[in-house]
Amino acid sequence: MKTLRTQVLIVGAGPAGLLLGQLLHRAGLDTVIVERQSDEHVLSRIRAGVLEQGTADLMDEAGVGQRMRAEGLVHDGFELAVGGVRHRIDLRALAGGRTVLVYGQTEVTRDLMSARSAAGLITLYEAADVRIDGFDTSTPRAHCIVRGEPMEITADFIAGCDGFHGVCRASVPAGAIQLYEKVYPFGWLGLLSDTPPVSEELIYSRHARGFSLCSMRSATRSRYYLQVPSTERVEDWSDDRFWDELRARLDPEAAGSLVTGPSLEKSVAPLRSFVAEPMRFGRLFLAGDAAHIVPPTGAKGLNLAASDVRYLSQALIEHYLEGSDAGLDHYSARCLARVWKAERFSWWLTSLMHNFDQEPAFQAKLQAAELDYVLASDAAQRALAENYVGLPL
Ligand code: FAS
Ligand code: PHB
Repeated sequence: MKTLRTQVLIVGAGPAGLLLGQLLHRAGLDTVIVERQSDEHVLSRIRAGVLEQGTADLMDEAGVGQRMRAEGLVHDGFELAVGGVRHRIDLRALAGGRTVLVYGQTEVTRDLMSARSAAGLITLYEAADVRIDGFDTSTPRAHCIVRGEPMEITADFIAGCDGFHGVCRASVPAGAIQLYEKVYPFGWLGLLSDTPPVSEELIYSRHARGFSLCSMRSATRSRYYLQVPSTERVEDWSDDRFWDELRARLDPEAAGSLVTGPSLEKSVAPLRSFVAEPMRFGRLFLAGDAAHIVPPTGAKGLNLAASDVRYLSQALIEHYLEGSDAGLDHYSARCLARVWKAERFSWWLTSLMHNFDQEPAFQAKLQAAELDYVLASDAAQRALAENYVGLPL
């Protein structure tokens, strides 16, 4: 058995794990990352597209913001399309000058992977059968098999950055953790294509046939989503069927300017709201999707992972460099205060824009009233804008 010793063992090389590793490295701390998949597989997953300013600033602090600042698209607003009419939400005016940055999670992950590799830091990809234990002692450990060789890694702390289906949260005794979950009766069918975006800004469309989102990755690469039943299979959706359905849900102007092309990626993502409390168990700290999931409507998932990592990296640095555990002791409560506000906003915007055919007629009337109110009220749009750009850290 090969053994390794490090200060912070990070499980998961998604954006949370990689960003944490980079921030700790910049402060002179030692980390090892174990990742179940290959780096190519991690990069092949198409996910988030919108970064809050706080997330972009954290990428700068981690020393990996150069390409993001050069290629990311600053967006001052987005549009809500209801009944075929588009209403612009002016983020810059409504949220005190704050904006968002359109830069794909794939590129965030690629920048972080490159920085970690350039620094010669240890990332064990394709680590099989990862197991953790001892996090209720002062010597937590992980076991895994890498290229057929059993490995044991001992550390001072473990950061569970292994996503919703990871091993870290699953390793916590059932009696020590409280789970909160809401599963939606629909998912998002996403398509990525090398076609020019249908509009300069994102369009969230509400339609009798279902919700759709027009997003992008650059001036030549678009990302689209359709609300589909949660049972939907991506195999049943040809590119032509996708484009026809999207066009049917768009307002006339967008439908007229839609440029179609072959899909580079197509997938169905289930929608759920989920929170695990607390986020700390002795020397195990959960961060990102390992601790919480939001429906992607509010573009909060990746950004919540970044704010967890900001708090956790600060707390670990204080522990090692200042001998203070105040940040570690406050980590879970601090994250959860922000997580629940993002859960509320993501649930609210999902409820506002999607079709809930199984809901009683009364709910549909409430939804219509809420939409009317939002589209007519500066106060409501100010609340929408300040949540969308990200609440203060
Ligand atoms: P991740 O899931 O990204 O990373 C966890 C990593 O841990 C993975 O690489 C995984 O392979 C690894 N892992 C899992 N189990 C392991 C084990 N036992 N041992 C070792 N490694 C293990 N957010 C948005 O803001 N906007 C969006 O549009 C959006 N779309 C999404 C679409 C999909 C299909 C999904 C699933 C999520 C989407 N999200 C979106 C949310 C998403 O971006 C997450 O918030 C983001 O990936 C969170 O990053 P991590 O916490 O690092 O988790
Ligand atoms: C995306 O571009 O993938 C995206 C953008 C905004 C969202 C969700 C997804 O709310």
